[in-house]
Amino acid sequence: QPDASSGQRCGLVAIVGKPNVGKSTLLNALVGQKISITSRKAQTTRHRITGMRTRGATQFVFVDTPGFQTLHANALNRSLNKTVVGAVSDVDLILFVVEAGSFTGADERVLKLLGTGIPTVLIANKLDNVARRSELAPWLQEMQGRHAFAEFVPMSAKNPKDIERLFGICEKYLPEQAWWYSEDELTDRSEQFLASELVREKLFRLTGDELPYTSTVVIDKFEEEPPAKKGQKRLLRIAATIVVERDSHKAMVIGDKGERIKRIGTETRQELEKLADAKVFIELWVKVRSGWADDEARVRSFGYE
Ligand code: GDP
Ligand code: K
Ligand code: MG
Repeated sequence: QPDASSGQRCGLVAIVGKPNVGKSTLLNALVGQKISITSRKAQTTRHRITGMRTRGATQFVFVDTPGFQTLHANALNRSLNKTVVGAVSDVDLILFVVEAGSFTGADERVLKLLGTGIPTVLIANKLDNVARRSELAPWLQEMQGRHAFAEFVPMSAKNPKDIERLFGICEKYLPEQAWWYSEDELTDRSEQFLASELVREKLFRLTGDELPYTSTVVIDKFEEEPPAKKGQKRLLRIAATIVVERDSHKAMVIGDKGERIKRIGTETRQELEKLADAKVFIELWVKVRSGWADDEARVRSFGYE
């Protein structure tokens, strides 16, 4: 137990797991605001994203990671995997997220990366999808045999009570030390980054499975103007390019009479206006760059580590 007079606690908590188990949803719930995009598609999260939450004397610094990619060994996936391995090497606590009641080869490959030096909590997420809770007991028993987990937390990232409980569980693993960020900071990422991520989220959500994961978003212009009059909001002027691999993908993004790209723009603008508390103008373009995800230099130039 900490000495009550010593004050602050602060530490790093990495959120890891295979694609689509709900890592980014969990991060947003813990931070209390959307800072990491989510969708039903793998490869939605492509960057290490840090989110902070300060509660009482404790500052939690959460790190969201891309799901570990094992399907294709292209340059983009190699970069995503490096991000995961880097994120778990130097943290105080790991939240290893799986879907409650399920453990596949893809889960196992992530678990193998974790080692045993850092306390690891098993998050059995999407509990709301489990019809028969009684079936979870033998599964948890089985999970106990797979790794020396510090704790087992069946929960739903969408349930605020579970999020509250998770804070209590994480807190004791964080060392006593001064906070790294100011109390009200939520993320280390910029508004420009959030803008490009939101475009990609709408793109992923508004296209079916026919649009391959090899599409990305590049911000060409990001300008901020102060409010024109007192009481008005500041203005963000944004131009972004959606980069795809083929002409057929370009047609898909643009949609019938440009209706899909228009919707991507509108939904991005509406959400960014809320999150950034600003007026937003956004202009979207589509460009074909075949083979970019296989090209080391291009992958880097598009902002991947
Ligand atoms: P990530 O790839 O691990 O970051 O997963 P995301 O956070 O992008 O979530 C993948 C999908 O799972 C999204 O459609 C989420 O809405 C959904 N999801 C996340 N958490 C839960 C949960 O607790 N219950 C249910 N039913 N769905 C969830
Ligand atoms: K996802
Ligand atoms: Mg994610």
